[in-house]
Order: sequence, then C-alpha cells, then structure tokens
Amino acid sequence: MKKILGISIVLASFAFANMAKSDINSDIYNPLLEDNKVVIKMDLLTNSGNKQIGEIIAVESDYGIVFYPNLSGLDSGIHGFHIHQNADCGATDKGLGMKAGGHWDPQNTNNHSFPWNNSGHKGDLPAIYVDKDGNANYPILAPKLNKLDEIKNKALMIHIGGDNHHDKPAALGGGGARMACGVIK
Ligand SMILES: [Cu+2]
Ligand SMILES: [Zn+2]
Repeated sequence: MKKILGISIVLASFAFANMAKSDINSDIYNPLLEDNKVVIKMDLLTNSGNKQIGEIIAVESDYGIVFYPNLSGLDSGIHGFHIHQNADCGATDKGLGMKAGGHWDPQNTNNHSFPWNNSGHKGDLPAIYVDKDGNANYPILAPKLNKLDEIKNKALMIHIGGDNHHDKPAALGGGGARMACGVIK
C-alpha cells in the first residue's frame, strides 16, 4: 500500500511539473492577446528626462474600459490616475508632465469627482496601486469609458499622491505633481 501511495505521489508530481511548464502561464489572462487593445508606453517623469517604466494595456469590457498596468520602478502606494486632455507628456516651466493639460473634461463639468459620476471629469479614473516592490499590476476599471477610440490622442497620468475624488481640500483629488505619463495613441 505504501509503495502504491509512493508511486501515485511521484506520478502526481510529474503531472504537476508538466502543468507548471505548459498550462499555468496560458491560464492567466493576458490582455496583450486581445485583438482590440491599446498599448500605452509609460514614462517616469524626471528632471533629467523621461525614463521607460513599462506599459498599460487598455481593452474594452462589458463594464467599461479596463487598464491593465505592467509597470515597475514606482513609489509604492496608491496614486491618482487620470486621462489628461493633451497627447503630450512634456514639461513646462510649471512642472513635469504639464503639457498634458488638465483632466479630460469634454462636457466642461469643471468638477473632479468619482470615476462613476457623470457630472465630473470624464478622465477621472480609480487610483492605481503600486505594491511594496514598486510594481503596478492590478487592473483598473473605468465605467464611464466605453470605446478605445474615444480615449486616443490624450495622456494617461500617474500622480505622486493619492486621489480623494474631490476638489477639496486640494484641487484635482490632491495627488499633486505628475510622476509618470504615457500618450494614448
Ligand atoms: Cu491627473
Ligand atoms: Zn479630475
């Protein structure tokens, strides 16, 4: 009996080892395999120039556009995340990333709010989460955005601070300066 059990364990571990090689990776959803997607290359904004930190893949879903980040080298924590109106991540004399302009607001609401509030900026997204190792991999659902075509020719921005989805006590959710940016093409 012991011998049979031993053989079964050996066979089971062979099966598992084979699965590890062939199946596990393909079982994890990979947005890059979608036909309809936009790949947004993201740069860290620094005074000595922009530095590549990875990409964010946008795809459509039944519930809105989903952003799948694959980023590294960021400060850990929660960071404000928005679509800004201009397809330009350059600096101005006001600061890094300022050429991207303000939050995308096609209905001129002038109101920074929740990602599900139609009376707020259309570019207001849920915050992006960066883990303790500086990687961002957790997907973000944007329920007010439906079609990839509508977000093109704008910028995707990650701020240094978080986002309370109000203009109080600080404007634009309080996330402050612009940390990373990518043009949506
Ligand atoms: Cu922003
Ligand atoms: Zn906003």
